[in-house]
Amino acid sequence: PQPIFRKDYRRPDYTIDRVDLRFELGENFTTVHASLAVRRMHDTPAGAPLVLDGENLVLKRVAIDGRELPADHYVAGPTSLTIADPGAAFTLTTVVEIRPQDNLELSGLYRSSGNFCTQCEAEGFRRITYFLDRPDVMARYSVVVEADRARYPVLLANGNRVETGELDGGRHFARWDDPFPKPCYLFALVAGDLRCHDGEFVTRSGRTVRLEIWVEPDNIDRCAHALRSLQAAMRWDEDTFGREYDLDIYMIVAVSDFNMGAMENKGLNIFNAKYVLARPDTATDDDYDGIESVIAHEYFHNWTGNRVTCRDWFQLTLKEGLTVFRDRLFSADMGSPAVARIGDVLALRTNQFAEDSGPMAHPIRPESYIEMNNFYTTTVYEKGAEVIGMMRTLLGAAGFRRGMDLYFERHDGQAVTCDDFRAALADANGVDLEQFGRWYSQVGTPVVRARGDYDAAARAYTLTLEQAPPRGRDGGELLHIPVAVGLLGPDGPLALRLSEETAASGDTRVLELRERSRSFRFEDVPAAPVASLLRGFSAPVELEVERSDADLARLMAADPDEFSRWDAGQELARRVLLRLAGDVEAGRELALDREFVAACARILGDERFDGSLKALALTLPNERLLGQQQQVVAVDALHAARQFAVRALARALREPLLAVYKATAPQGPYRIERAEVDRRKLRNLALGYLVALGEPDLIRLAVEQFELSDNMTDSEAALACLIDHGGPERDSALARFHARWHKDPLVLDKWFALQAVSTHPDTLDRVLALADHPDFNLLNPNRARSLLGAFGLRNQHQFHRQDGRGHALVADKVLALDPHNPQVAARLVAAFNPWRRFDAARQQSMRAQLERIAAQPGLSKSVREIVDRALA
Ligand code: HT7
Ligand code: ZN
Repeated sequence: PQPIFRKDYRRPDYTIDRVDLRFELGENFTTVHASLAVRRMHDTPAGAPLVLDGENLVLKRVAIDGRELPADHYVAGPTSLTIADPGAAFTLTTVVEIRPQDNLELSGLYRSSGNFCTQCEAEGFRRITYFLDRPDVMARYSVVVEADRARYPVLLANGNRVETGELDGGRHFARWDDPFPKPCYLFALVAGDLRCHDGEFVTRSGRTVRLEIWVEPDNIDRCAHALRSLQAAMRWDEDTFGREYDLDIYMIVAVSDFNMGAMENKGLNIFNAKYVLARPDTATDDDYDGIESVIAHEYFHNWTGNRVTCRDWFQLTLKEGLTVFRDRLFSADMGSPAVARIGDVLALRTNQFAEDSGPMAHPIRPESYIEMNNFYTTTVYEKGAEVIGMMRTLLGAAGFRRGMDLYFERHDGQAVTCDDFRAALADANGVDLEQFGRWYSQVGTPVVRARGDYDAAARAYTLTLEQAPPRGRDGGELLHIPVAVGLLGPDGPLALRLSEETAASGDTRVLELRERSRSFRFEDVPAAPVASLLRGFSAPVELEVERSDADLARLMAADPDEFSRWDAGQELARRVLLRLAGDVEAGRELALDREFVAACARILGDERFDGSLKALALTLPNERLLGQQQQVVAVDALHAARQFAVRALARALREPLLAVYKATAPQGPYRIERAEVDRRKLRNLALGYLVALGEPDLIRLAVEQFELSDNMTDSEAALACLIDHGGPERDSALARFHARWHKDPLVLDKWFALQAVSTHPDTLDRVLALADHPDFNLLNPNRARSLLGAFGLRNQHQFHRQDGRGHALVADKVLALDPHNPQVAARLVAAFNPWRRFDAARQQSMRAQLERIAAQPGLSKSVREIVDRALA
């Protein structure tokens, strides 16, 4: 397959203004009748052919303005329907047959748990009917859904339900009209036996919107949190961005087979059940947070994505980076901003930095792709959100809001580009964001170097910032980088005065680095300070600065910025662990740094930290993050070092940890509220350390917690400890968990995932056995991800075993899955992307698996693109 290039964008020759669809849903096949009001664009030459996209469609009829088209007027190929010289404006009617029940790719119209549902982004609509399947074709839709009433009592589509009725043979229908023009990727249809948890929302202009959450009947008692989250998101978007919902109904449907997290179809979101269903005994605190943020994310798309959409798929970050940014602001407002920011940065550094330094590195606005689905990446989403965040930092909250208002005012109802967005922000604020625009084309993680010089005589501190290209890449254009900075004096944070300022104020400055190197001079600095750099992670860069362990310990204790306190602690921990890994490799005796232990002890007892912050601060950097700091990832040494450090820390802090564990015992039934979440986070952190000591009494704590807890947060945490520990306690806990939850897919996914990420040395053999377990189903994306995704992408030590068996297992499953669901197979094969970062034996093993996959006849273009890039 040939790549598609951004530079080759051309507007379409024809457009479609109205779409009338009729779906006759059946058990053996489904018939789709489409009538499209097509118009030739004014500068398209008369006689130009109309080329519609279509895949896996059986064409039954094609007519223009009601007249059958003679066979020599059109060509139906495997991916298109071409109509010669169709005229300037006409109605094109097609009838096609499709087979949703055989659609395991889960793109287009498919079946999940016996119900019908759709997924059209990015290019799934062409698997439903012939169409101009591109986001810059926006049309109004009217949709009739017909189906057997007994099997499919609920019939949903986008917009407002305008008609329902009975048909012969026990069938019924519903007609839905969507008044808003939309690209076809936002089309949705659902038919099934579902129950509704409903509510309402009164908008700020006084309209009442009906809210409906549709789920399989057994799940009706798990919808309350999703509904509350939706209401909170609707209020927040009004308050924060002045955005009001625009239809009279907002529906969410939860399905069990879904390739991603959720989909923002206009008025009818379709969700992976994982991001809807929650009950205290089935969902963890993190699941509750995940639901809140994904519900909000899809809701926010109504303005950033649906009302204003993307001109082409290269602009994906226009809607995704911006909407992730908006959902992050929302989550920060709903909970603790520092905890939210730490979670985001941890994920960015672990996943996006890795992507940016591997074969899939691409700008947030890619220049080319073969399979668009491969570009729903952490770079487009999370780095994209960082880029938006930097603009907000530069413009301030009020300036950013002005820019957003102008963006909506200018572009409501349009399909636009990232440049249009940036222009709106710049114009609304009268600023120049030209240089900043380079972030949209930039590849890799830039480096910022910092150096500080204190002049005691002048009481001045000069901070020199320098930007450098990402490691391993040279050249590149100079970026516009906001670096948030503070200074810590002997008695704490200093009020800052830059040399161009007249008076000192505040303890943070956002320094703008546009040059290769620039110095900033701070005045009235009483003694050599410690600089707190990149506060709040103000730019997605790697920071290089010489700091002693003592400087880091000081920042860890005294930086007023909670994020930076955490970050300093992580940097210190990283150093300690990398030194230990060196000791492992050199065969030296291991000892945990005493200063580090003391710093951890201080955090445990520090009243300024809440439980969640303490847990984050006391969680050692994961092995993948540590590996990123090494030239050649020392898989076994890193694992040994981290395992050693966990136990050594647990030994040193045994008594305070035990005291924390006891003091944080639950005082009543589970409540999903902030203080309780903090309490559980801290308690489960303490449990993890204590169980790592392997003492029977401490293992007993986990067994008791597992047996007595009334909620999934505590049960799962205890089970995770027991799985890592191994032994009979592991087996009996796993058996009990399975017996209780084997009929509950989302909970059983946890059972698979916990075993797949275990640090226990027998993990690979257990994962192999689990892949043959009767409850394992490779074709269900959640289940495949819970076992294989967790193993291949999150368990560095076991996946990269020296003997190559981990690699072989994942490659086998990629090959087995690819013929059915290439999208999920392509995500899994990405586990091999970092192969060049490992030692020769591991490189050889991974390369051999990549070559085996590449040699597979009939490999999908999704997997082929990833593998070819990895091997290039
Ligand atoms: N906009 C949605 C993306 C999505 C998707 C893309 C490709 C294949 C399947 C998919 N399901 C959902 C989700 C979002 O970012 O909001
Ligand atoms: Zn999104």
